[in-house]
Amino acid sequence: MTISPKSKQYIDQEEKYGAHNYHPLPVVLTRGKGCYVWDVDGKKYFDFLSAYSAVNQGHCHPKIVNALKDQAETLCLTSRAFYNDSLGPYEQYIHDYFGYDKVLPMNTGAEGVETALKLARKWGYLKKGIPENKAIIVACEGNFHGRTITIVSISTDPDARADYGPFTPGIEIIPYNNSDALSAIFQEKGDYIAGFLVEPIQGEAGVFVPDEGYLKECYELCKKHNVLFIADEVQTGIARTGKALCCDHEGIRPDIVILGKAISGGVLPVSAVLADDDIMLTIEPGQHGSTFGGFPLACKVATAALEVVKDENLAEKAEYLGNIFRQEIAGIKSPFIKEIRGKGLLNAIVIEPQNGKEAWDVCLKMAENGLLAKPTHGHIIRFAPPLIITEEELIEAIGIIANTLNSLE
Ligand code: IF1
Repeated sequence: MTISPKSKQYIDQEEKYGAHNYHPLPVVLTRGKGCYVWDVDGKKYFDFLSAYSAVNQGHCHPKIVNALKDQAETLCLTSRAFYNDSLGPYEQYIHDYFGYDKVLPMNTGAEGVETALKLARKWGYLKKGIPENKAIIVACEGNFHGRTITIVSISTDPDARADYGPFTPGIEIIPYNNSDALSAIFQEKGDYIAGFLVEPIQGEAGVFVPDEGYLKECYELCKKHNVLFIADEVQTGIARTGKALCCDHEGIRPDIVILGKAISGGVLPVSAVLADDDIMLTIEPGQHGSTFGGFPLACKVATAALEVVKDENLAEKAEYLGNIFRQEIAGIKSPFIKEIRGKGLLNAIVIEPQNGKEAWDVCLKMAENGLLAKPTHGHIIRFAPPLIITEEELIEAIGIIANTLNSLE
């Protein structure tokens, strides 16, 4: 893939002045609109990553941008030292939208996960009666919940953990997609377990969709053993998998829901933790918070972003277009395609390397052909376009994927 002088200038600048904590595809973007982005040389691409499912509503959605602009000229930030006329209406909107008593507003997904873990521990001590400092959180192998020290203490990915110890105690890891393993740990240590933290689909691990019924079995085990079922819907929520929340597919109502990314349409960092009063009110004034948590700008942007999801029927669209995507990809006869899997418009192709060409090479070639996607864990390419993509655009994009694979054989 040739890198233009203009692009190279920006890449070199990041190399020289920025931390090296990423290895991006060598594409330098300058504009986004709907399901498209443009690079600094004016080349147009389909965005099939959507900033890891943060841009479900499409880039620069006018309704969301206008909400941002209006509030930015009115009142951006008050801190929680005072009330304001944005937070209450937003909290009630979230209550009405998702059906939980209360929301605790934060900023990044990781902060949402940390908040959920703190809530689970608080509830464990104050309501379940777990002995002090003995609370356990159970999580799954292959998880990705963010990058803080406690969250990487939960991770099983050596790259995510190396040289970040010592790690947070009180964590037990079990295999994903195995409710017997959950039952066993509950039998053994259930009295000390406050919460079970799980992604309804493991995104980073490679879009692992668990067996039908897995989540429901885990939910019922949690009920039986008085353990909080904590759903990390940061990536799978907000219509991405064809329902408002991925857990809706199994008709379960998590005790705690963590939202992030597309709750703000990818305009600014917003996360939210949903729970009913018996859990949420275990945290009292002064026991948790954040400068920007639930700030007026976020309240207005997130409200607009969630209205777009409803107004434009994005969950139904993701369901319908996701089926087309998997069907069409399955129809591509290519030795590169080992497996196609996903739900709604969160999908991944498992790549079988061919004549030395791997997933990274496929992504470079797709970029040349006008479609952006990125591998995860080496050989899996995630495909997650904005949910506002039309059927015609989807078919055109699938054509790019097919032509790229064929050209590399
Ligand atoms: C990066 C991965 C995806 C998440 C789930 C919490 C968070 C994430 C299920 C934390 C964030 C992001 C992080 C971002 C890339 C992306 C990612 F590749 F890192 F793993 F999506 F799969 N729960 N995922 O997926 O939310 O603090 O980032 O707002 O670190 O490069 P955050």
